[in-house]
Amino acid sequence: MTATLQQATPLTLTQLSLYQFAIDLDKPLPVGKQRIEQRCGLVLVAQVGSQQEWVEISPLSGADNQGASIIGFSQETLDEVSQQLLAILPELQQQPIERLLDLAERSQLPSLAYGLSLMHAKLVGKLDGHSLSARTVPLIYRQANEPMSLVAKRVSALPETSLSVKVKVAQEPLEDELQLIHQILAIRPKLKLRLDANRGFSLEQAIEFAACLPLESIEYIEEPCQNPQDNSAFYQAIEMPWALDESLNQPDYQFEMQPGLTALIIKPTLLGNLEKLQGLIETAGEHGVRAILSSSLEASLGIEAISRLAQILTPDEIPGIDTLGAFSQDLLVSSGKEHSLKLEDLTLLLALK
Ligand code: OSB
Ligand code: MG
Repeated sequence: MTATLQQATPLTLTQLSLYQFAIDLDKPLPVGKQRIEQRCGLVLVAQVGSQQEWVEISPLSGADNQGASIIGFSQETLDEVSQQLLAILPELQQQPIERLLDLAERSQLPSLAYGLSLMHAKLVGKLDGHSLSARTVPLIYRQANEPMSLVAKRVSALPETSLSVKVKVAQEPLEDELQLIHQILAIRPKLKLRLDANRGFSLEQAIEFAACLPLESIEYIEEPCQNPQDNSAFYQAIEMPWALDESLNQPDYQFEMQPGLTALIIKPTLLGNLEKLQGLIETAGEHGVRAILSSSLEASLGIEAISRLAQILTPDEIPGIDTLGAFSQDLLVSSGKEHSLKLEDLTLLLALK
């Protein structure tokens, strides 16, 4: 009897609080063609009974290391997200946790919609039994003016268990990048490469570049063409499988099967609520297209969530979360770094008790 009564009682959000954090990076991280040296974001904390959960909400926008605005990722700013959260949190207090899903569905800000629906999933235990997994695809890119020999050293140091690596392309002169890729394959001939051009090539450049590479070593190339409508023509010319990433960030993006489309690189922070994430993974799967979850440069709390979601939603794929390596500290959840920020180290924006 008591048990039935307890089940009938909806789970109610009691305490809610919002914090802001900023973490320096040990080395600049690429955001498309730009670089950042610090990452800011929010931590939402919610309590239901004695259970407390945290989620990271970090829209990928703001300034790069040159002071220019980051273009092409989150459309919303951190300030817009925190203002909206500060407005809705009082509405959520003492409400059933399902209200999180309503608000997630109604929010126009993808990073916020994702955060609210993730909070719901955590509170109902949907992510239980999964933790931050070491599985990732190492990210290889060259720092400003770094000699190629140092990049090659990092490749030699990769664990033998790495089956594929992700390599940034369309950033440096074509010959240098081709040389790097051939060097990587000379060091580790069995590695499969996931190239990422971030829409950096014209159709002609993309074909010229791809024509100089051993097709069998390339898993796919992300966003090869400046104009994504050229991606099919690229495939028809060279038969190199390609993937979409930036294209998914368009608010009106609709899945459409195209020749050579092999994978969707999905960044949950940029996409929206978990329902949308699950829907896109399913649609891709129905067309034989792989879905690969990837970081939007979240700190360890956000990366842990992506890692857990990947284990549940895309168990056969390794997520792209190697960006955490550049962070100088962990955030609430340990990934093994020496320092980990705790709640009391963060800036409190609001506490409702
Ligand atoms: O270019 O795919 C990108 C992270 C933030 C913004 C853009 C990109 C990335 C990554 C994440 O590359 C890591 C990965 O996908 O492996
Ligand atoms: Mg990409």
